[in-house]
Amino acid sequence: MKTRAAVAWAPNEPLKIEELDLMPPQKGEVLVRIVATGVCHTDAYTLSGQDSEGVFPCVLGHEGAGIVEAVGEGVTSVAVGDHVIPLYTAECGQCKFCLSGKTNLCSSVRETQGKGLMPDGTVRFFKDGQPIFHYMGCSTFSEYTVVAEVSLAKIQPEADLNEVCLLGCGVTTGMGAVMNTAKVKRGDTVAIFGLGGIGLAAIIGARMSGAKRIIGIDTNPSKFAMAQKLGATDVVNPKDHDQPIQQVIVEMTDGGVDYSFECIGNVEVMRAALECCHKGWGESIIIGVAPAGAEIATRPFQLVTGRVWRGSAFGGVKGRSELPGIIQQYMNGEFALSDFITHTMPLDDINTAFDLMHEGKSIRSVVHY
Ligand code: NAD
Ligand code: AHE
Ligand code: ZN
Repeated sequence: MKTRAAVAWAPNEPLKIEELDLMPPQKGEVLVRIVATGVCHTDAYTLSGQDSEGVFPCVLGHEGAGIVEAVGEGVTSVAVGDHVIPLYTAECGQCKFCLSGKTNLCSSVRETQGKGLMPDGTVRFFKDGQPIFHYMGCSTFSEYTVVAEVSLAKIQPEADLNEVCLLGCGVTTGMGAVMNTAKVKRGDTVAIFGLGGIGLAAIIGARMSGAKRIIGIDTNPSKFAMAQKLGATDVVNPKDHDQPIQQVIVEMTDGGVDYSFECIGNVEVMRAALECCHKGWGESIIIGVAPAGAEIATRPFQLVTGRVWRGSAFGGVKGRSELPGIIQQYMNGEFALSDFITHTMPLDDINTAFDLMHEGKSIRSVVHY
């Protein structure tokens, strides 16, 4: 069949809208019609050429929601017409990781996924016979996409796909990092570095966890109003201070925060986020994705004296088993997704979404097909 898709032909080039050939879903695969997709900073990161797993040409996009159009041989967990969210963190329920009970990372399709391939090592997208790579097992910047069954969460048909697409990455990631990875408790003090889609979702998670002080930090003050609306008790612009930001936060909090979250992908900020944690118990969670080759550094004494450095992928959430519960919370009104959607656009205008992100003017742009 044919599908309209935004193709990343090469790093740092605008995406090009193309009509592609899409092969049918094979064994264990599903054809999904994407209804809406958010644009996450990770899409821009890979397009920038800084992703060590970035392969071109590819169809980016990993924050989508859609409807099952067809299923391949042996698919039992979803059927035609089901509403689904594609998952870049699969959940097979059978691998060492899934059975460990310790992580949401699943190894079932991760190796081929990182090479832009379907689990059988081939691709489903072609342009005039040329293979086009998949992305993060999702490729939601296409009207139709083929996804592994283990990479699909079946969700409630009543949920608005135009909003819950954001639970395919950003909002689940930020909320989950706070609630699952850090397990922030009532009365805690937290610092959130970077107030984009991920950081704002972390604020929601901190508010829902009962944190008493939620400090939002960003170099772009236009992000502060939304941060405060969602629950930030303090907002700080590092550019307003002569001292290093970690010192500013330590002084504001009588020795440091209980938890900090790095939602930017900047290794210097990761250091600051660790070092603003309270001696003896403060934990810093890395969420941001840093460029290939970048490394984090701090004095080991920071860890010897009780600070903890951790990371979080997709908020520690197991997508197939846990996303419906998060969607129920959203439908119950426990948190809103509309606040995140600052811009909507058709696929033809998808490059505008990247421009708005780089200009610091958007939280999330959502593309509708
Ligand atoms: P975004 O571009 O919407 O937001 C980033 C924010 O950081 C912006 O508001 C920007 O002004 C701010 N910022 C930039 N430099 C700063 C600095 N030095 N100090 C303070 N603030 C600064 O991005 P996003 O979509 O929210 O994604 C954030 C990061 O999270 C990215 O690195 C993305 O790749 C990563 N991410 C990780 C996961 C995961 O599972 N670990 C999931 C989604 C996104
Ligand atoms: N390909 C990158 C790694 C990128 C990365 O860390 N991705 C996050 C999700 S970002 C979503 O917006 C993640 O979940 N990582 C765990 C995983 O299994 O990829 C690189 O550096 O090679
Ligand atoms: Zn993302």
